[in-house]
Amino acid sequence: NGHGSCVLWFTGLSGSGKSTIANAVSYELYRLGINEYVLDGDNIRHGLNKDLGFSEHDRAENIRRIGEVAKLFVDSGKVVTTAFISPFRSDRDQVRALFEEGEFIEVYIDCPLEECERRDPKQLYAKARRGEIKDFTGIDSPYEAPENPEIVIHSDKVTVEEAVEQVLHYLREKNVI
Ligand code: GGZ
Repeated sequence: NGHGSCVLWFTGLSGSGKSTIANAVSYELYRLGINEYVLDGDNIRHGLNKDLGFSEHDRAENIRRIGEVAKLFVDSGKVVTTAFISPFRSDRDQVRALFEEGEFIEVYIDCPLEECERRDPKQLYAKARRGEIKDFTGIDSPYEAPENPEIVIHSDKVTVEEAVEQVLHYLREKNVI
């Protein structure tokens, strides 16, 4: 497998398109024969981190554990894609610090809150507005946008295919793939 290993760390609001784009990137990498894996809520929050909720403390611990798992995958030679809100800059920066220069690629899925709330596929924003879910990111819990992400995807303006191409272009440019 003649490719580098790295983590593509997706961050963004609920409904911004993180999981959709992360899974589309992962599928394209797989098609190219790249040794890849996706970490997302389905395999992490329902398993390893099922003891954690959405307080600031629990989110920090969620991200810390995911960072350590991502590091194990990178050490094993994979291109690992993660799709978590990861709303706090300090949590993301602590994960970045686990990696060598160039191994941690922060992918900011930049989508206005109004658009995420308009999409609201799981009606979670509606519930949060009614006070039925508390500490919901963007409503009554903060989202701290990355200051220097390696990649910014304006998911309200580009297609999933264009977003995938943007990530693959970056990986080719950096000779990861
Ligand atoms: C944010 C929440 C919350 C609260 C449940 N705040 O759109 P989804 O449903 O599928 O993705 C969201 C997911 C966020 O989990 P993460 O592990 O990515 O969060 S973090 O990185 O902040 O730890 C949403 C659902 O869980 N969800 N309650 N209060 N999102």
